[in-house]
Amino acid sequence: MFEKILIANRGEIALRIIRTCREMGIQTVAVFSTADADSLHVRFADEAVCIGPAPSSDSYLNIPRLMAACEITNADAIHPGYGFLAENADFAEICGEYGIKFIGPTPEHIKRMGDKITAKATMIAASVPVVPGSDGLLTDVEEGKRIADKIGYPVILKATAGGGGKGMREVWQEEDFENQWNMARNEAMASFGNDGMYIEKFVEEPRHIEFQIAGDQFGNVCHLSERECSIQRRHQKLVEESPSPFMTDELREEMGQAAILAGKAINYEGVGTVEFLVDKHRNFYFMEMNTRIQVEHPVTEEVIDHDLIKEQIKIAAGIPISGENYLPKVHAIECRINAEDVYKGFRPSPGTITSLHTAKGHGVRVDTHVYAGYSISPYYDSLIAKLICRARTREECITKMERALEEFIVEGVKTTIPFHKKLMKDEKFRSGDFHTGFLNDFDMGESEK
Ligand code: MV4
Repeated sequence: MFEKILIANRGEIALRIIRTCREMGIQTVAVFSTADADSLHVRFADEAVCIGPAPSSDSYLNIPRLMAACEITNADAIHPGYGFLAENADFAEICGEYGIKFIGPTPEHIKRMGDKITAKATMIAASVPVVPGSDGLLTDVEEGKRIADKIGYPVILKATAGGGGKGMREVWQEEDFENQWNMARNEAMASFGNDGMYIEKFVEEPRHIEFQIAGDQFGNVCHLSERECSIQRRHQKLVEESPSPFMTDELREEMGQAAILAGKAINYEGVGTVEFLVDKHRNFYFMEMNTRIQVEHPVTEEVIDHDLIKEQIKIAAGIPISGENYLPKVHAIECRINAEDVYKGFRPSPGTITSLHTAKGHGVRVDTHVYAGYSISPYYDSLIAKLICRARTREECITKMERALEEFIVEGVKTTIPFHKKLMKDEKFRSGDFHTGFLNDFDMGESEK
């Protein structure tokens, strides 16, 4: 087992990783920017190293500084968390060259799944269902139009370097094709420095359902059930739950086997997520694979009663997994509490938290790095807490979440709590009748105060 893990991250996930390390008897090293000098991950780690000023490019994204922190503290492994360098193949490779274990998949896995056309081709070869479309990179706009004509409108143009919705455009009729093609390519070039595009049939009103998987160094791959992530706004997830209200035992079996095939096809090592689009007829299609621990991992931890960070560390240390799949035993919902003003288009609301009372009680979990007096920096993401509730049934879980949201008090900054309160009362949400477009026509109304 590792003796000392350096956590190349900040915020709630850094704290989350430190907690598991302590339970496993592993020493921890926090790294921090000058903006995070008063953060809890700095105080709770065994050692802490300042790696630079507030901008991420000079601190949490700066590979030489991270490697230097590793060297001076003698850490034998790095946990990247999510975001920052978690899916950076160069970083994973450099860790290997320095003899530091990167707690995550290999650089090859990261590269293969990071390029969306390569990922899709891998899934086709492994017999995982994908959305019909171009076989690979489109060579020009004429080829794109020809394929669109063949598969039928509407279609969607996607950047091979994309993900999370950037460089993506729907096309509903041929006369719009060229315009959308140019827009998508320009956006992809500006965002990723790569304007390679592919095309797919547009799946209307899909749900986003993802499967958690785990693979070890001995070729075993299992699934840990699904998370429903359709409640999102502009590709930012706001609420995740497990099991999906749309799931059936048969569909879980089928999608779970497809997720395992996806993992086995690349000999996947570590925990990962296979994202699917699911249409209203319950047809499902591979969308992307994430090679990191995700923000919403606690939902899975609560329904299968396992520590996913611990699993990640054990896999990286060469301990085999059991190989069995895990099915949800209870229901869990996560609400992301962000420092945002939901009445002003969810715009960031950085500042100092003057007073804080988090929710507590049976079946309530709060993953957070904030406290009264903490200042939310405009330099980083706006996530301030994850409120996770668990109960026997979805209905009880929603009731518990409403109770927990009522007692969750944050003063000094605006938060997404009013949004979650409103969502929990929504009839469509309560009946499980929603898809990824749900929040497009969700009206927040007026602020109560
Ligand atoms: C799609 C789609 C419909 N049809 N592909 C959005 C992010 C990127 N990962 C893929 N995405 C989509 N791909 C086809 N062929 C609709 C989306 C999509 C979406 C997917 C998941 C969650 C939220 C979404 C919001 C808008 C569009």
